[in-house]
Amino acid sequence: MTDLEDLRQSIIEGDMKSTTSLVESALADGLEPGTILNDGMIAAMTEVGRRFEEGEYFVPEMLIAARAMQAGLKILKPKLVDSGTKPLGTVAIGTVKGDLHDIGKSLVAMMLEGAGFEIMDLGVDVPPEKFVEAIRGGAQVIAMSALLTTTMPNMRATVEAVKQAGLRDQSVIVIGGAPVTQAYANEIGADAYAPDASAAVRVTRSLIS
Ligand code: B1M
Repeated sequence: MTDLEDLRQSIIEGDMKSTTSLVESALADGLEPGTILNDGMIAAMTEVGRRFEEGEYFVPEMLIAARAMQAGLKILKPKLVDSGTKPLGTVAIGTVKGDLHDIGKSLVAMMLEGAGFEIMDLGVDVPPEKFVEAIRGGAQVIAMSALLTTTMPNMRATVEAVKQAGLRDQSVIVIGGAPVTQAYANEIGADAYAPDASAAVRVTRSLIS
């Protein structure tokens, strides 16, 4: 039986090879993908963040941990994403301008895809005008992620740009990321805040219907 503690350690140490094989064996052992994700992988990234905050880890260690996490997510993705469903709508998702964190954003994209949304992944460091273009290109939902307190203001700038373009009534705006709160969503005029990927699916579904 795969030990999730081994999986957590492999991500914390940035060991891509072990992470890949431990995710594979956890799935083969019949562990739920959600359990592998939350209790193994996300828990490991939380520990990486703690070590960084306490000066035990620096950017290179965070980066190699993130690479191991992404390698594991690749294996998990087909289990989280149930393809073949009729699209519920199109979501343009991205991490806001100035911000390069993409793990949470990609996870939210995967879960939305799994729930039946079509995804336009705009990537990271996405300027407001790209989100505006995405609405013009057919997206009904704008989903923004920010992991830094310094980049959160670019969520407000994006909401403003959508208003300026006269597209606010045609789009639903959902925001999330570790420093983001419901109060901030209210303050900047977003339609919803989601604390995690499953909440993102829940709120997007209810707003679109
Ligand atoms: Co960065 N980093 N980082 N980092 N990094 C944090 C965010 C930090 C909290 C670490 C810390 O101090 N404890 C801190 C931010 C402090 C702050 O602003 N308050 C920080 C810092 C300071 C920095 C740099 C400035 C460091 C430096 O250079 N001195 C720098 C900034 C670079 C930039 O973006 N311009 C930096 C760089 C990096 C790396 C590149 C090394 C790497 C990212 C690699 C990558 O993403 N490809 C990295 C990492 C890995 C982290 C931590 C350790 C982990 C982030 C992560 O992937 N978590 C992070 C500490 C932490 O979060 N504990 C940290 C796992 C992921 C699944 O969770 O992204 O929160 P998360 O997503 C969740 C929810 O938030 C939510 O759902 C997800 C799933 O549940 N969610 C949404 C996210 N987006 C959503 C959107 C939604 C809805 C929900 O709707 C649309």
